[in-house]
Amino acid sequence: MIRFYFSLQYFLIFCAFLFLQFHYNSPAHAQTTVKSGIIPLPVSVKILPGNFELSNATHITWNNPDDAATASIFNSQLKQQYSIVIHEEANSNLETNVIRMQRINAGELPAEGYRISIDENKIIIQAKDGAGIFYALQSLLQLCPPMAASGKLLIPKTILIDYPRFNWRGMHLDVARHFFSKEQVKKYIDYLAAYKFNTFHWHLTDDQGWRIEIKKYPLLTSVGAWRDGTLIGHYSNQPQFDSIRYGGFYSQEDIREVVAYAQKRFITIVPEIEMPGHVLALLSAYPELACSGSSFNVAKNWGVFNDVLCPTEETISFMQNVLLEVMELFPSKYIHIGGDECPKEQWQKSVYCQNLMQQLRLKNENALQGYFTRRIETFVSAHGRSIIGWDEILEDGLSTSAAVMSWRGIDGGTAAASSNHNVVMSPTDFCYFDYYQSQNTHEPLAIGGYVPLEKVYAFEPMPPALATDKQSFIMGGQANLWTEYIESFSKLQYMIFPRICAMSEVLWSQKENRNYADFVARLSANHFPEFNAAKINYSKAILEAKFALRPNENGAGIIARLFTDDPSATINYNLSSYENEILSATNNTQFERGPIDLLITHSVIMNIKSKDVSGNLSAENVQQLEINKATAKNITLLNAPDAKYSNGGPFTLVNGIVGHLPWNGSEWLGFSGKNIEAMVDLGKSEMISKISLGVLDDEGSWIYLPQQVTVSISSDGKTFRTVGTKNNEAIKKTGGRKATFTFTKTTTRYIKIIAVNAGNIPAGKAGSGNPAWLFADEIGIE
Ligand code: TNX
Repeated sequence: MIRFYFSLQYFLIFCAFLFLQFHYNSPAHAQTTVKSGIIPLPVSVKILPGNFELSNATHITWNNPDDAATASIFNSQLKQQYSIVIHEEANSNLETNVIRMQRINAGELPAEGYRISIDENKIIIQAKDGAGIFYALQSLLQLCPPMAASGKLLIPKTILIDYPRFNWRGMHLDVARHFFSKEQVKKYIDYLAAYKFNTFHWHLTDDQGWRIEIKKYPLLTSVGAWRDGTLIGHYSNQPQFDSIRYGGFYSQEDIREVVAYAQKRFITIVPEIEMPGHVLALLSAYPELACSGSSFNVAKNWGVFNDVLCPTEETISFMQNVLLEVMELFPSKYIHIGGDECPKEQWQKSVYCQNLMQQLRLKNENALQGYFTRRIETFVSAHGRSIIGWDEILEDGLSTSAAVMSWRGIDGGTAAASSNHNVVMSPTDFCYFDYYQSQNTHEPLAIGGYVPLEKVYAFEPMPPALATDKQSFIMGGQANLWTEYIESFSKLQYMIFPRICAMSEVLWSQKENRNYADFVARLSANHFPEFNAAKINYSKAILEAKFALRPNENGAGIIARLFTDDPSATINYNLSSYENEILSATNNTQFERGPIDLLITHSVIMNIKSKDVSGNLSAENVQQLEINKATAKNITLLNAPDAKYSNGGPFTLVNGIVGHLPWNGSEWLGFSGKNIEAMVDLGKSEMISKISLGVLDDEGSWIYLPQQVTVSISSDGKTFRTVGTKNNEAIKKTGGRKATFTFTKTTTRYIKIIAVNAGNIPAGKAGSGNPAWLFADEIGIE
C-alpha cells in the first residue's frame, strides 16, 4: 500500500502552488483583463507574477525616428499622472530599466496592432506601424497601477497581444451649435487617443455658426460665425431666446495646429462642411447662394430650416472653392459634405431649379440633391479625395467612390454596403451621445432619446443582414456628439464619459470577448479613479439606483426592482404617499445591495439613491408611480412599437409611469408611421367613467400628436361601443399632453384605444417627408 505523507508546511506550499497555477495560467484569467483593467479590451493579456519598476531612471528608446514623438507624448502622460519623467533616447542598447519600442516587419500583426512584453528588466513594445506603437503605450499606461504606498510605480509582468476589429473608430463633435476652443478640441482629441479612436469627425458648419476660416470668403466667419442669441431651455413651439451674441471660429493656423496635434496621436480629422442644407450661417454671409430671399440670420434656434443652397453654377463653384481650402488644411482621404436634412420647399418654388430638373431630366428634387452631390463628388475626386455624407445622400444615384454615414438606423448603411459603398455605422439609437444616458429625474437637459451605457455596449456595427462578401465595406462605426444642449466643456465630458469607453470597446475589441459585466467592473475599478484624478466630469449612471417595473404576477400592483449596473454600489429607498406620509415599505437608513423588489399597490413617490464603494452618494432618483385601474392590467397592441422606442414593451403604457418632459426614450413607446391600437383587459367588470392616453407633441424631434384618438368599451371583448373621439386640435387645446375622455359611469371590462398616426411629416417641418413618430406613455382608467 502506498501512503502519502505531507508535513503541514509542504501541504501549504503545495496549495500555494496550485493557487498560482490556477490564478495565472487559466485561460479565463488570460482573457478577462479585470486585473489589467484595459479598455478597450485587448485580444489577449497574460499577467504573470513579478513587476517592472518604472522610475525617473527608466529610459525609453526607439529604432524608428518617427516614434520619438510618441515617446515624448507618453512621457508627458507619465509626468501628468505619476510625476515621473523618463529619459528619451534613440537607439539605446541598454538592457535594463528600459522601454524599447521596436518596429517589426513580421506579418503576424495587422495594421495598428502591437505586442507588449514586460519583465523585471525591460518592456518591449513591437508594432509594424507608428499607430501600433502609440496604442501599445496607451495600453501600457493603463497597465500602470496607482503608485504603491512605497512611492514605487510597479507594472506587472505582462504579455499582451492586441489589434483592432474595425479601422474606422470615430468620434464626432459639433462645434457649430456650441463652440469649443482649439485647446478644448485638443483635450477631446486626447480622450479619443487614450481609447484608441483613430478618426475625429469635426462638424465645422451648420445653421447656427460657420467655424472655419476660408480666406477667399472672409464673411463666412466675420458674419457667419456669430449669432445674436441662443434658444433658452428645450426646443418647443413657444421658443424663448437670450440676446447674447455668441460665436467663434478657428483660423487656418488654428486648424493646422489641431490637425498636427491629432496626427501625432494617429487620429485622422475628417472635416465636415454641410451642404446643401444646414447652411443658414453661410447664407447670412452670402445670401446670393439661396434660391430666394435677400437676407438671412445665423440661426438662434435648433432644428431644420427651409433656406438651403440653390444648386446654381455660382453656388457649386463657391462650395468647390471652400473645399479647395478645406482639402489643403486637412490631409484626410474623406471630406464630409453633410447632405442630411435638406428640405426641398425652396427648390420646388424656384423657377431655376425646376428648369434645371427638366433640362437634366431629373424626376424630383431628391434627384436634384443627387445631382448637386455628384458635382461636388467629381470635384473632390479630381483632387484625389473622396466624399462621405449622411445616409440621405444615398437617395439618388451616388457614385461608388462616395462613402455613407448611416445615422437613421443601420438600413441605409446596409443598403449602401450592398451596393459597394464604404460605410460608417452611426445609428442614433446606439451612437448618439447627445441623448440621455440615465432615467434619473435630475439628469441635465439633453435633446431626448435614451442611450444608456449598456445600449452603447450592445452596438454591433456589422449588420446581420449583410452578405459576407460585402462585409468589408463596413469600415467601422462612430459616436456623434451634437451640441445643441451641450454648452460647456464640462457638460461635453459628462455626455461622452463613460459612453466613449463602451464605444471604444465595440469598435476595437473582438466581438466574442465582449462582456458588459466585465466591462463595467473594469470601468468602475480602473477608469473612474482615473477620471476623478483628471477631474473629468463623468456620468455615474452605472452606480445610480435604477428601477425596472413589471406586473405583479400574483395579484394587483406592480413590482419595482431596484438595482445598479455596477453591483458594488448599494441602494437606499423611500416610498411616500402623494401627501408625503412615509409608507411602511420604506428603508430610509440602510443601504443594501440590489436587486431589491418592492410591491407597489397604491400611487407613491419613490425616492431611490445609492452609494458607491467609497461611500459617495449618487443623485436622488425621484419617481412618481400613478396607480389606476389600468395599471398592470393585461394589454395587447395590434402594431408593435418601433424597436428604438419599445423599452418595456406594451406594459410601458400601464406601468404607472407618466413620462417626464423633456422626454427621455425609456418612458415612452414610439411608433414610426404607425397607429396605436391598444386593448386593455381589466380582468373583470369594473365601474369606470374616465379614460386617458398620454401623448407627446415634439415636432422638432419628428414626434406629432395623433390625428385622432378614439376610445371604445366592451364587456365581452367583441362588441365595442365608442365613448369618445378627439382630434389633434382638441388635444392641443387641452395642453397637448393627454387625450382625456369622461362619460357617465359604466360597467365594462375591455377598453380599446385607437390613436391615428399623423402620417408623413409636412413640408417645412423638421424631417419633412419622413413618417411622423407617435409617442405614448400611459393609459389611465378611473
Ligand atoms: C440630426 S444626425 C442631425 C443633427 C442634429 C441631431 C441631433 C444628422 C445627420 N443630423 O443636425 O444635431 O439630429 O441629435
